[in-house]
Amino acid sequence: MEQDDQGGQGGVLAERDTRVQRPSLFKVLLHNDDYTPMEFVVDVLMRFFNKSHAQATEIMLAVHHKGMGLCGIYPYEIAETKVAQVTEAAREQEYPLQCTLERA
Ligand code: TYC
Repeated sequence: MEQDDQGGQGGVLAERDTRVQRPSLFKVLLHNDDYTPMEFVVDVLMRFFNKSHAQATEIMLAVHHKGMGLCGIYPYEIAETKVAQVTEAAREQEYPLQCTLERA
């Protein structure tokens, strides 16, 4: 347990916890469905996850065939923002695309 140094003579020297607080990381996952167009998913991966057209196509096809795929791994607030951006873009077009977070 950390003890406060009260600053005076005879005080107990505080032992500061110098361990680095690394942010916990989250996977952003895309899920397959039968209605969202392939080209829309490719576009989302390029716009929000900075993928090239070739990388985005590869991830989209992996999701299409396997049911789920990894878009990227980020600190919580960034991951949550990506999920919100994908979900909003999909709902604007009335596509059922699902994008979720999972602790990495
Ligand atoms: N399965 C969709 C189709 O055939 C394409 C698709 C791929 C949808 C990936 C969602 O996350 C997804 N149009």
